[in-house]
Amino acid sequence: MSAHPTTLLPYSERIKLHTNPTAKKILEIMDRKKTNLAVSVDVNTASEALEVIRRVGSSVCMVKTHVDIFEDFTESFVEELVKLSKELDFVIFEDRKFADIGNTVSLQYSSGIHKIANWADLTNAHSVPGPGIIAGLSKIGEPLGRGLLLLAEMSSKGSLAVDGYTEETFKMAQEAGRSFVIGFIAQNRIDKSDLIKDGEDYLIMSPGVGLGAKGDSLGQQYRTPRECIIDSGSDVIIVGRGIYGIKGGEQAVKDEAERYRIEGWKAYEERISKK
Ligand code: 5IU
Repeated sequence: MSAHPTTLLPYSERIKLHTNPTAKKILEIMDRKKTNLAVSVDVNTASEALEVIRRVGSSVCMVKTHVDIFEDFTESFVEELVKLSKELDFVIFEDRKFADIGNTVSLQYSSGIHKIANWADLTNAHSVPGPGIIAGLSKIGEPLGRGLLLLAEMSSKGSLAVDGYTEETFKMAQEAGRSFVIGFIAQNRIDKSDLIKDGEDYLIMSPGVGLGAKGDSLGQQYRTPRECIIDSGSDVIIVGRGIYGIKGGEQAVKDEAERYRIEGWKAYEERISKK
């Protein structure tokens, strides 16, 4: 990778390039805890998710949830999750992937059983509906200091979010401004050097990360933390089954999270040392 200017900056120096409170908080935590690891807890129950989070929480900057998977979702799950996020110092990312018109997403974000905006620091949205989706979500989330990521690329085989779609997604974010949209879910540094303006900074978060398997039977594709952080310039690696799916019980899950944290942090240190 020819060095993208952002990738040479330490996380700590990027804090001042953001005004959104969630973006600042993520970078502060990454710097404080020496971690660019997010764990995705896609387990069947809220109680199992809390168990995984208690084990991995001290190793991560962020916990990613899909609360619509849980059979036993209740308000008390949210209370416990928020409590753990304070105790163990991480940000909560509900991977909701909103994809409707502005009016509908603003209702989906604020209402229903999950009331995502009440507790999730960060959520994400597809760009396919156009800028109205950002307007609808920001109406709810921005006054609360929440952040939004746009999906610019996906890790799965055959994804249509490539080339022109990815570029238009970047431009849509840029036009919206960074008070609410703080970055992208992507596989590459999609905020190309010739497009970003002075002082503009985006967080690139990449799922599809594993140190073992190269993929699954349903189209998922894995890269190593090194490939994501050094070769592609991602800022945050998102790992699911590679951590919570490891065999060997509680200690093994905890150890595996530490293993990914160390790999991710080593790659980041190497990256910022390349001048
Ligand atoms: N996820 C992806 N790829 C993407 C996007 C989201 O894998 O492009 I956007 C989600 C799906 C799952 C997690 O919640 O990230 C990855 O889980 P595994 O590490 O278990 O594959």
